[in-house]
Amino acid sequence: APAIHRADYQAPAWWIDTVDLTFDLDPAKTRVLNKMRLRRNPDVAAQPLRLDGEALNLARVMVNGGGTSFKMDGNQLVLENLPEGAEPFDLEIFTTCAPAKNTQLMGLYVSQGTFFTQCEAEGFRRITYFLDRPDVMASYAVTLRADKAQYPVLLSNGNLVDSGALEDGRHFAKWVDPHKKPCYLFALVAGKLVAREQKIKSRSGNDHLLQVYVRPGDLGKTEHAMNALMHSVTWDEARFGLPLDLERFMIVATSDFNMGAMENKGLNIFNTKYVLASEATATDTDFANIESVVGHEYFHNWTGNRVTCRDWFQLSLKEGLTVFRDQEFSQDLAGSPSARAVKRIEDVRVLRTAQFPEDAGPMAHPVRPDSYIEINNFYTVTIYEKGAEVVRMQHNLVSREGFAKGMKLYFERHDGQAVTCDDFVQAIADANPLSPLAQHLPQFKRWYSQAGTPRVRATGHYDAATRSYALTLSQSCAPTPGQSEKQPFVIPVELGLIDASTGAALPLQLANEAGAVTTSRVVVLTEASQTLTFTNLDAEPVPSVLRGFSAPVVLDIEYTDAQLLTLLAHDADAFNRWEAGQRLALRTAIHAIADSEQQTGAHGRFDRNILSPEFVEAMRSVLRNPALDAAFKELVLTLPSETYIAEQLDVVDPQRIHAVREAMREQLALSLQPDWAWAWEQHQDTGGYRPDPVSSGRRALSGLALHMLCIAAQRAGDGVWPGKAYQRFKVAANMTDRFNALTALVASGSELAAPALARFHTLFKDEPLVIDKWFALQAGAPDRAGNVLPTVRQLLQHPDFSLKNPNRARSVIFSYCSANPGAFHRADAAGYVFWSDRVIELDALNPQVAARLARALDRWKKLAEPWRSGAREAIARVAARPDLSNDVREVVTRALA
Ligand code: BAL
Ligand code: ZN
Repeated sequence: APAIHRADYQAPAWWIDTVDLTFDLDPAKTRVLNKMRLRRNPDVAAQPLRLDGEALNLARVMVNGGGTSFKMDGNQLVLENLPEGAEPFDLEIFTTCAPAKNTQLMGLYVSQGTFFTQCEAEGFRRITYFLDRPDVMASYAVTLRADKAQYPVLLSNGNLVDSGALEDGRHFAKWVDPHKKPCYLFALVAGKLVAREQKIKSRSGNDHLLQVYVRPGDLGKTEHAMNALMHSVTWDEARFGLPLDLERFMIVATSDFNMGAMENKGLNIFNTKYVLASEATATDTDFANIESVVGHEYFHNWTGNRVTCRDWFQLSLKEGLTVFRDQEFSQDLAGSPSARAVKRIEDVRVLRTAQFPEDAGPMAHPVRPDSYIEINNFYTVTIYEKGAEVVRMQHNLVSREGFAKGMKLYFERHDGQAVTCDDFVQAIADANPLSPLAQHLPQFKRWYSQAGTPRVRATGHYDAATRSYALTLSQSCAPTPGQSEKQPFVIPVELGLIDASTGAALPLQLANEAGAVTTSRVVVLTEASQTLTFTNLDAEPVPSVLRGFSAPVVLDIEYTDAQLLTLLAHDADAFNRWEAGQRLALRTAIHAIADSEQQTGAHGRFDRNILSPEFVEAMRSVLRNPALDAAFKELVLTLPSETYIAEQLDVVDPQRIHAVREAMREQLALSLQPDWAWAWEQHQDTGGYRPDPVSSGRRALSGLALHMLCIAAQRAGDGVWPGKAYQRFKVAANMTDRFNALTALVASGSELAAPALARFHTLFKDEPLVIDKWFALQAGAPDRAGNVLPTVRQLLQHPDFSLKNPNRARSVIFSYCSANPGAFHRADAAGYVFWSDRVIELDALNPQVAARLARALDRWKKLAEPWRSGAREAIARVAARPDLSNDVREVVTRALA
């Protein structure tokens, strides 16, 4: 397939004003009657009408009630003899499709006997012929007809205006959406569902009905999602003045879904993973994810639906902004400064372990890409997470209040329109004309056009004679595919200075600057290099740079160990405090990886301790520090991931990275045994389960402690802690504690792991989301003597496994290929062969999911031999298939380029 270029954008030659759809729903053959009212776009030169379609059977085309000539051009239906002039006319298209055969889960499909749709990005063309592009916005009326016994609930966007019985046991429902929308926001659902309902009154006094639809039997797991939805409605109105614009807002859950959820107007469709939760079946992480995904989809109602994207190159216009909004929502709900910082650290961790590698690999692309072959491949961490960071920088450059003003102006200007990323930044800047954003606007926009992660180098020099400290910040950005030269970015760098001996925050007094002196400030780096000179300093300070991760960059700064220990102990900025610990661990890991004297002995273990006594002591102080929250401690005491360590290296030996990290973990486990035992005892749940940040932080820390105690016990051949873990596993009152205990047994290699896994399966065999965890835990387990791949192969044969269900496929295959580097990167390349087989197999069923899996080897060029050659061969093996989807073809072609 040819690439599509942003520069080629042209406004549509036709507008579709209204769409009247009638569905006769049948899994084998659904009939779709599509009556549209169209008119020519007077601003565009006359041309034939070309409608997109895919996997449709065309039965009839009529114009103004009469027959018309048409032809097919590839997948497009082309009409050349349409009425001249500006007058609207009626076009009627009758097609059929086969939802039961739809394994791609795009368009109309069947999941467990219920009909669902997924139209973003280009799924509507699998339902009917249409101008399947986001800048064509129409008013929809939808009539659904189906067997009443099989499909008692019939839903579509907007308001229910009519319903009733038909002949032969069938019934109908008619829905009218009061808002115009692009077709990617169309949805229908039909099946046996039940709903939790909640009536609410908004600030403005309007009544709304909120509904969460699930399969009968799952109703008891919808309370948390409903609460999250109510919080979302309140929050968007309070923080941004954006009210719910619908009488009825529905969420429907399905277990077969490619993505997390979808923001269809008034009828959000969700993966069950992000709706269903009870304390017995969902972990704290699940509860937190549900809150943020429910928020995310709800916030799209304004950022995405009321104002949508002109074309798919602008995807981050809605996704980056909406991720920023859901991150802020979660932080605001979390409440305390410490809980906010924890959420920020978690978000940055995702950015750095997933987006930074993407930005440095073959799929690197700007937040607003210039071209793509398959748009489904561009629902990426760059569009979402880096896009959110780009919005966050705007927010910070204009202040929280200034950003709210900017949002207001954005909606005043663009409500009801399909616009671009430029339009968004322009509105934020125009509402804040004196801000650094407005001052540097054209340069700031490079964040949208240039791919790659900038590096900022910080070097300090203290001059005792003048009692001044000069901090030089310089920026650079490595070439990415198609972009060899990069221009300087606008980089907000928040910084502070700390007294090296007392850890106290020092005043930031710039030379020749009058006015109030603070202990934290934002410097806007716009040049390739800038120097700031701070005065009135009695001794060389420790710089705390990029506080709160104020820009999505890599910070190169040469700290001494002593400086990092000072930051870890004293930095007022929680992010940099955590970061100091990560830097210490990272430098130790990198040193051990490079040091050929650090050899692994028998069993692949290191003979000597890797971590310095000072580091271990610092970790002990954090763990025991009564002033710190448990959630924060858990983050500090978790070592950087293997993926993150690998990103810091030019040549990657995945086995050595794995061995070094395991050795560091074991050392932490053994050296802090009494402290872990203390942490475990001190952080037991008291009272009932609540998924709030404080109690989930306590569970996270006690879970880590138990894990460490089991690792230490395993090393010492002591059965006490594994016994306690097994006991906890059996009696745990919630899934978080139960699963943490199970993980501790499995990950430490305890003999009790097998009976615990068997028991877990028996207990939860009727809970698909829990069985996903059961699969994922085994596929993600640490490798002992190459045992994980055979286990994974066995899991594929398990009666509960199905490749067609994306959650299940992800739980086994992705957990192994994308989240278990130590087990996946085998010297015999068997992991890669397994990967290529699964990519090919999945591609025949579901190209979108297959293309995600295909990306597991994105970073193959960094691998040392023999992994590098093995990986290249496996990718080439996939690429050699003549029948690949565009999705997988694009990924493997870019990987090999
Ligand atoms: N728009 C696709 C799913 C999401 O980002 O909400
Ligand atoms: Zn989204």
